[in-house]
Amino acid sequence: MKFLSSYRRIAVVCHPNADPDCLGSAYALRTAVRAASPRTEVEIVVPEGINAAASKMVESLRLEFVTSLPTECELAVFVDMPSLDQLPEIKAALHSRRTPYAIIDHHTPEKDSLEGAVFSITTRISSTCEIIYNSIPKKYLDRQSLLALLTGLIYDSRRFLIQPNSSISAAIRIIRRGTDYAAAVEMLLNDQDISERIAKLKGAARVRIYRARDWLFATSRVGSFEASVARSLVDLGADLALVASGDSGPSRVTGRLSERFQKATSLDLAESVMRPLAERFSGTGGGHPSAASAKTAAGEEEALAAALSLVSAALGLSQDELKEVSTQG
Ligand SMILES: [Mn+2]
Repeated sequence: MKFLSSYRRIAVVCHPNADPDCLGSAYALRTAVRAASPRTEVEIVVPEGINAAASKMVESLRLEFVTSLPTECELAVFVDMPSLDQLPEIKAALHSRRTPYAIIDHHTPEKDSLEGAVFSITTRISSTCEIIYNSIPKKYLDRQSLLALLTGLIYDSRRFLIQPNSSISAAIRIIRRGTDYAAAVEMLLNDQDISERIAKLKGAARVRIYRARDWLFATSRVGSFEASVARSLVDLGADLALVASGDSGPSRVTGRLSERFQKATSLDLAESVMRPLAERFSGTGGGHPSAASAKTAAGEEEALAAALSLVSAALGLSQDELKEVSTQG
C-alpha cells in the first residue's frame, strides 16, 4: 500500500475474459488504495471483456471499469496475469509512454514481464484474491471488498479443490471479518448460457480418446468455450483434456488435467506444453500446471497433434505407449 500510495494515478489492469478472481482482486485493490491514499486516483481497466462467471459479480458490486488505458496513468498494476503479452496493445502503450508497471499474480511467472516490473508479488497459491487479502492491511478493506475477495477465492480454488488447506483457511479469515459465504456463492451462480451447454455437448460428441498406460487423454474441437468443454471432459473421466477452436487457424488450445493425474505425474501443462506449443507456432501461451492455454498460428488439428506429442514427450511415453481408443462400435 505504501508503494501504491506514492502514485497519483493508477490503472489496475485485468486479463482478457476477466474472471471473478481477477475482478475481485481489482475491486478490492482499488477500494484499499482509495482508502489509504485519497489523493490517488485508481481506475480498473478491462480491455478484453469479462467471462460469463463474472457477470453477476460485476452487476451486484456495481463494479465500474474502463476499457482502455487512461492516458494520464502513472502506474499500471496487472492483476491475475503473469505476462503482458496477453494484452499486446496495453503492452505497447506502456512501452511507448515509458509507464512503469507492477504484477500481482499466482500463475507460473513469465520471466521477461516479471523482470520489467517495478514491483511484484507472485505467490503460487489458489487465487490472486488470496494474495490481495494477505497483502493489504485489513482496515482498508470494506465489506464489499471482502465479499469480492471471497467470491474470487471460491471461484479460482474451484470451491477449495485447489490448495485446500490454504484456500479454506483464508476463506475462514475473510468470513470472520463479517462476510457471508452464501452471498459469495450466490454471486457465482449463473444460469449457464445455452450456447455454452451446446459447446459442451458438441465437445463430448467430437471427442477422441487416447490411452497411455492407465491414463486417459481426450481431445476435441469446438467453436468457443474451450475451457468449459475441457473441464467437462475431465469431469467425465479424462485425466487430461485438450480442446481446440479456430478451424484452419489461427487456433486456441486449452488444456485441463485432473488433480490426480497432475499429482501423480507432476506434469506442468503451462511450462511443458502450452509455452513450447506457442513458441513453435508463433503465438502466446501459459497458465497453471493443471489449467493452461495457448494461441497459435496453426490450425486446430495440427495444434492438437503437436500438444499431444508435447504431453507424450513430457511424460516420457514411447510412441507405441500412446494408443487411440476407438469410439466406433
Ligand atoms: Mn486467478
